[in-house]
Amino acid sequence: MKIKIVADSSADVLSLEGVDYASVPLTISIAGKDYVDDETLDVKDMLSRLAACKEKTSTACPGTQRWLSAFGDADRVLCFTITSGLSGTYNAASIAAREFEEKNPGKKVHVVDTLTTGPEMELLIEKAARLIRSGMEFEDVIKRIDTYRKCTYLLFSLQSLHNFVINGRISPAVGALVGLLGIRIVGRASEEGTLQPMAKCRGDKKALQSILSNLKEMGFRGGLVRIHHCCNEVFANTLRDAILSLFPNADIKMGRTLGLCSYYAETGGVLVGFEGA
Ligand code: X90
Repeated sequence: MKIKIVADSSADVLSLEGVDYASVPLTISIAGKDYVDDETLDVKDMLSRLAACKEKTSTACPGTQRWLSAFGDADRVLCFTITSGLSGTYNAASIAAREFEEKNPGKKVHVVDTLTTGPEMELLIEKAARLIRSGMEFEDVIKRIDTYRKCTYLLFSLQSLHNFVINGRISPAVGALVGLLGIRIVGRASEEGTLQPMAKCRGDKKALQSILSNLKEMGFRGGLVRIHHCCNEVFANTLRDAILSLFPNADIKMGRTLGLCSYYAETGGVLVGFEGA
């Protein structure tokens, strides 16, 4: 039976080769205007409107209708959402999944609360796509993804936590760790799927070292790495080259954060998903 993959836009994945796929957009609200995080969104324009906006800005998870239309007429859907530790997206997708199954007896939607976002979600999606392309059955793909996610991780370097604080997604005390010029917070997605700061770094060099040492500590030995950056190609490329010089067999792919991750990671933010222990 044909399996479709559906993920929310925080995965920064708009299309996939050789598998049915749909990206479901979150929404970013700036000065009364809603920006839908799909392929038509101009991220740079959104960021400059954000920088100019003095009112409160916010984000919203996709409603049931968006999920239902992404499921479409598929018989089997494997659905990936951003961590339920920071967003209502998983909850909304689960409600839509139950509704879809009730309306379409025999069809199935499995929703994975990834406890992460961005490039680590991309790794899970890519893995699922490889398994589906190999002809694996739905239930077996689900089992394999459940095992795989235990050994994938997300690290990040952020220059501001402003949007996390104003949206109540971290405590102001944690937010106060950054904000000074040149300070970066290096952290990870915790096991509960929340933002866990690990180091306060002055400058890119220190942030790079912190990411590299955490990468090794978390068991990276040269597998897949996905790096997504928000307008920071320089740091992203430096990080890629540093990883490659330590682990020449690493398989690294670069990407850009779409709207949702750009809103929270903010300009300069870099996210790294990788295979660890
Ligand atoms: O409105 C909503 O429901 C969306 C809320 C999303 C909040 C988190 C977005 C994270 C984006 C930023 C850096 C990585 C932090 C990872 C922690 C798990 C990416």
